Amino acid sequence: MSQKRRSSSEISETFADHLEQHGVSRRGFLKFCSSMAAALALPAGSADVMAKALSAAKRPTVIWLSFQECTGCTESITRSHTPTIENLIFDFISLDYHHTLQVAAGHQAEEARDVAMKNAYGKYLLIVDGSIPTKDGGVYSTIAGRTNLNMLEEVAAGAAALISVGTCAAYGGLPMANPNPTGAVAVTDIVKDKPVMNIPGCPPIGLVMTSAIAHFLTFGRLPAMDDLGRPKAFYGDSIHDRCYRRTFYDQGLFAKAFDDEGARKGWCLYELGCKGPTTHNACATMKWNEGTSFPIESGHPCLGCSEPNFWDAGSFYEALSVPQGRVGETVLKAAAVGVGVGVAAAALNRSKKSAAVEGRETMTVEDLKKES
Ligand code: FSX
Repeated sequence: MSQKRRSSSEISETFADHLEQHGVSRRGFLKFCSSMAAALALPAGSADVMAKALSAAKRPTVIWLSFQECTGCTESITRSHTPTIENLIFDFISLDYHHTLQVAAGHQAEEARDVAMKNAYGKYLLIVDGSIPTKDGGVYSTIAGRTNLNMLEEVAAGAAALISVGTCAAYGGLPMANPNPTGAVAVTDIVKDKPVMNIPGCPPIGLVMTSAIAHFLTFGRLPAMDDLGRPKAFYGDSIHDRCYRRTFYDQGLFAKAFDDEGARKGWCLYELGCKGPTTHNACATMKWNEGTSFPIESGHPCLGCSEPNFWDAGSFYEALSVPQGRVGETVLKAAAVGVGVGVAAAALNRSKKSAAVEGRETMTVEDLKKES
């Protein structure tokens, strides 16, 4: 990413101006909008509305702060395919500060952040990955001689909205695990007066991160979220709800060891400790590495990395202590029916939503805002 300061004409240019100057074809732009609409599960016809809204919009400033983390989240976002992080950075946003991806270092990097904040105060999107150490005044993680705590408070004050990327930023993650030697906390423990969206996962799916950012670009606000601050479009279902091995679960067919006949036949991994029934994420539908696979498809149980306290909850290779049920057992049948009803209701809601939007003669960005 370029570290040169944006001129005033660059700051005022629209996406359409910017794309034209960089040789991006109309067709390529529409393809990008279609991919985003699909990723966000928006109704048919949304891509055109998004294209219209994006064409007239200004490229927003995005500042990305990395605190106590392993850089897995940034590694993951660089694997996003549609939209790619390159699409976002070069065509749709001005990513003015990200220590891992930026060219500048030292004073130049800090100056780039100061300038970006000043030029877009009150309007920029702040993305944070990693938790924030608070013990002993926050001395356990510093950038340019300043504590993470101090930097977050200062940069969040001028942000329009925040996105906490990764389980560390969303819920404290690995650094907060017992005994939490640095007093690590989540972003929402510090920032109380701004809209914050959580994109948990250790790491989160790259495509989920870029699509959520794209939603903010299109609508100028964060998407609909659940009670843990996660976008419903990606975290509305459990891994279990959408798992392709679910049919084996329903038949009571379980692998009991990683090398037994059940494992070779691809049976359900519930008894090997799969946390899919209690984990909400899009791994089973969006998958990883350009939609190639996800842990369960590779024969490994879900560890539940996108849920709060997953490190301390542990029991990684032990079956869930609350049985989720098998066909043939009364309690479990009821649970299975409950899940089935939930899935059917969700599908019905989705189809009602699409019909409601598609029924309109002309869809506007306002219609989409209501539906998204
Ligand atoms: Fe945490 Fe991300 Fe896990 Fe790592 O930035 S969510 S340790 S993948 O890198 O924060």
